[in-house]
Amino acid sequence: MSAKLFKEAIEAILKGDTGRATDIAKQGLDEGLNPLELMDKGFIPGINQVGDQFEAGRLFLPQLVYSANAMEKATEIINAAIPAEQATVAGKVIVGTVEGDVHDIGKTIVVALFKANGFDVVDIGRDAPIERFINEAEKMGAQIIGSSTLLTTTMVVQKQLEQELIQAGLRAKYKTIVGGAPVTQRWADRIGADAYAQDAGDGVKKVKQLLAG
Ligand code: B12
Repeated sequence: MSAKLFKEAIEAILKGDTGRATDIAKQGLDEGLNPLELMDKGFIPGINQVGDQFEAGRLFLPQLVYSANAMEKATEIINAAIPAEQATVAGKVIVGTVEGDVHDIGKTIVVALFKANGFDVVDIGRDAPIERFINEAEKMGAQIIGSSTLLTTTMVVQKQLEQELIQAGLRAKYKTIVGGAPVTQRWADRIGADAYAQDAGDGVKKVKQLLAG
């Protein structure tokens, strides 16, 4: 009865019911559902509906916070259950949400899926300054720098990251990948990023391509 569970997941996120959301996450995993499917068909549509209602003025910030909290806790449980795959291409990746932006649910899913695919990942968290992306990448010897942004106002930081890398003479050393709800392939092309990914699965595919090329 996975369709019913997906619907219940959407409802739990809409209501901001953390207890219910975590129960559904555990139940889905116990029933043998694919963690990514549970995310993509249940919880993510739930939080997207929350976003739509917030934008339409039908839901207010406190409710958004409750829903986000329920989403974070469910995501934690599901991320921990993503099965590890055999690494086909080894790679070191830095991932973070850019400065000025505290949205990290999507970024955390990306980190979990990258790790599950055998990549060595350093998660520099959210609201991360550009220097942190660069310093951590240098420190770990990363090949890829991934940045996330959910706010249109902070998209420009992804562009500044590209510029800082050029100014530091480091641009050729790294491949960059950008993501986040308002980000598009067009934006990636415009700022000179090496890749764009629309979701975590696409991110894995693109990172593999970057490492192979
Ligand atoms: C949850 C949420 C919050 C939570 C965040 C909690 C957290 N820990 O992340 C809280 C309540 C804190 C919050 C705060 C705010 N929010 Co908010 N929030 C959302 C909401 C509803 C969902 C975001 C989300 O988690 N989506 C689910 C995840 C799974 O999707 P995702 O992030 O897109 O990630 C996927 C892909 O994009 C991709 N991806 C993402 N990053 C990366 C990176 C790489 C490298 C790769 C490869 C891929 C990749 O893979 C991910 C997994 O598939 C969105 C609405 C929406 N539909 O986006 C609004 C939204 C983003 N928020 C919005 C706003 C306005 C705010 C606030 C300014 C509200 C306020 N007045 O204070 C503050 C921002 C504060 C700040 N400085 O950052 C607006 C932004 C509008 C805009 N055009 O900029 C939105 C769009 C809501 C709306 N429709 O108005 N928010």
